Amino acid sequence: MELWFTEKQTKNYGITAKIKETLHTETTPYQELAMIDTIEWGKMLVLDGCVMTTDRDEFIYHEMISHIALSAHPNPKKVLVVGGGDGGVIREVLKHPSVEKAVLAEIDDRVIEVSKEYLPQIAVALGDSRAVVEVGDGIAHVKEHPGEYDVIIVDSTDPIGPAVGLFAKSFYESIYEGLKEDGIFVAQSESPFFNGELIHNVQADVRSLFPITKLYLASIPTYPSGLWSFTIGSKKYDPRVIADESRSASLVTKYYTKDLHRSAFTLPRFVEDLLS
Ligand code: AG3
Repeated sequence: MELWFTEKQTKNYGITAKIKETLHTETTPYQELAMIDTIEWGKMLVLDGCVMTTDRDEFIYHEMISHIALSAHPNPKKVLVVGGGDGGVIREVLKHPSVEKAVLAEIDDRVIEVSKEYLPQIAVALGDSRAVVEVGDGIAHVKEHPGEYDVIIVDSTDPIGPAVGLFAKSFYESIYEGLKEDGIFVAQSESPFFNGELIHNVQADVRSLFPITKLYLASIPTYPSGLWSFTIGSKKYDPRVIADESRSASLVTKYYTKDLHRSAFTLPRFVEDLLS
């Protein structure tokens, strides 16, 4: 019998993948969690019916949410990742030799545990001596650590359920306070096709707080519409400019390159139009 998984990305549209095996399902205190093995994308972490990451295309998202902000910062030492319990962002952050401490603030420890079990190549760095895993509310963590971070990365789920607060202007205010005077913040900000209004609002909120606000894109096949956006707010450094060319050139990556860093900020007109 053929079994298929479908994420309904909108009310009227979805992506579907043939299942090799359902490895794990559970209801955590926060969400429905599933780990399925698919033929085309390998193992897939699914939260509340939404694809979070897959073996085959995870590198794109994890590299692009991490290396733009970290490469724009001349000396990132302390980094906070809010969400991202699978550990993929921590793995990329720790590729920067200047990073002394990378804190993961994830609310749902089941995401961490299930990822460690089934996605070891993504969760690999959670055991690194520079990684600190804190199970708890990322919003509270940011508020409790003013002026502490060089870079804050928000690796959230969609703006429904447990992640709603991670798209609120009050959270961006706390992030601004949580950063050092030259800090940079980046958040995943969904699909320009399906979430144009959200992108517009997030940009406007971040722009009202940070002197430099930009949007950049990456192609992520298993996410809604395949085109994904990231919103970046910076207190001092232009995020389009690579601070240390040799550090960025020596990163071992599969998607990110120095040229791609710069080109990711070149937007199609319909996306540029979302920003005004
Ligand atoms: N976080 C962003 C995933 C959003 C995807 N949305 C969807 N499939 N509807 C991914 C976490 C990876 N560390």
